[in-house]
Formats: sequence, C-alpha cells, structure tokens
Amino acid sequence: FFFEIRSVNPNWRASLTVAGIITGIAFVNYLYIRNVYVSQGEATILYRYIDWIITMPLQMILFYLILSAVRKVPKSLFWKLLSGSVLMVLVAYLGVSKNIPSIVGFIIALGAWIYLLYEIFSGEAGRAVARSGNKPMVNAYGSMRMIVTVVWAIYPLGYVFGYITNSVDENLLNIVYNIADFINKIAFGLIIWAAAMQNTSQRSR
Ligand SMILES: *C/C=C(C)/C=C/C=C(C)/C=C/C1=C(C)CCCC1(C)C
Repeated sequence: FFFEIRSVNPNWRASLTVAGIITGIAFVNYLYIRNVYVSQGEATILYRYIDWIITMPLQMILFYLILSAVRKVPKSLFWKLLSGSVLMVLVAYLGVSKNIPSIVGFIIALGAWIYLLYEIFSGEAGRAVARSGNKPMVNAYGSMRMIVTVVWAIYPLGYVFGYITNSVDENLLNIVYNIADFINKIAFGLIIWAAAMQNTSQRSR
C-alpha cells in the first residue's frame, strides 16, 4: 500500500496511507502474538485488543476518508466514527479483562457497533455516499460496508462463545480471527486501492 501511494490521485493518498498503517500494525502485532504463542503454547485473545483499539477506529475513519476523496463531508462524521469505534473496543476490553462483567461489556460494545452500522448505512455517511456520484467510490464503499456488517460479525460471535458461554477455546478463536483479518484488513485495503486506481485512470484519460 505504501509503494502505491504515489501512483494514485492525490485525493486518495490519505486513504491508502491509512490502509498501509492498518495492515502494518496488524503485521507487527501478529509477529508479537506469534512469539508469545511459540514460547508459551497459547496466546490470549487480549493481545488482539491492542491491535483493534488502533486499527478498528482507523478502518471506520476510512469511510470518512474515501468520501472526502471525492466530495466535501462534514468533520463531525469523522468524530462520530472515531468515538463510536473507540468506545466499542474499549468497553469490550474491560469486559474481556474482567474489569466489568463480560455481558455488560458485550451489550455496550454491540450497541456501539450497531450505531456505526447505522451511521454508514443511513446516517450522515450513508447520505453522503448516495449523493456522491463517483462510481468506483460508491462500489468500494458498498463492499466495505458489507465487510463491516457481515465479516465483522465474527468478532462478537467469538466473544459470545469465548467469554460468555465459554464454549470455544482460545486457540480455535485465534485461528478464526486470523482468517477473518485477511478479509477485514487486507481485502478492505485492496478495495480502497482498486477504487483509488480507477479514479486515477479516469482523471488522466
Ligand atoms: C482488524 C480488526 C478488526 C476489524 C476488529 C473488529 C472488531 C470488532 C468488530 C469487534 C466487535 C465486538 C462487538 C461488536 C461486541 C463484543 C465485543 C467485540 C469487541 C468483539
């Protein structure tokens, strides 16, 4: 993603940079988790929250960034997406680390996720994308929205089975999360890169 920054239209550079930061942070965190796993035979899901607290809000901010690449969007949207996602991960972390009852953490975090979905479907962001008229951006936005709705559901399901009903062990949960991250972080970035490239070739034609 970083190598591609200079190949895209300047309006898209911020989005591509953020996609690079997200996958970069995940990469470093995965190396760390791997070391823990190799030396201790297990790696608690808690380590993922260190990654999520940074990458998840950045991913939500990408909705704002790709919209800003093609039209004017109110700054308030940025703050809504940021605060909703930080709240989600923070409260869930308190639940997983047993600082608050895990069910309380779950319910508040779930509420924050639903709020974020509302925002990108029919809230300020949803309305802005409908008015944008930029086809590659609209397509990318739609695919990202699908990922955030369908594939992100894996994380709360993991929370339910891992921490509320205690019916799934952490090793299995780690594998499921590993696979999910391929779509949620790498494919997510590739979708943005593709839209950026389409917008770039359109301009130069
Ligand atoms: C790259 C990491 C990503 C995209 C992480 C996403 C995490 C979530 C969407 C987590 C959601 C949760 C809930 C909606 C409720 C229960 C607690 C969480 C944090 C697992």
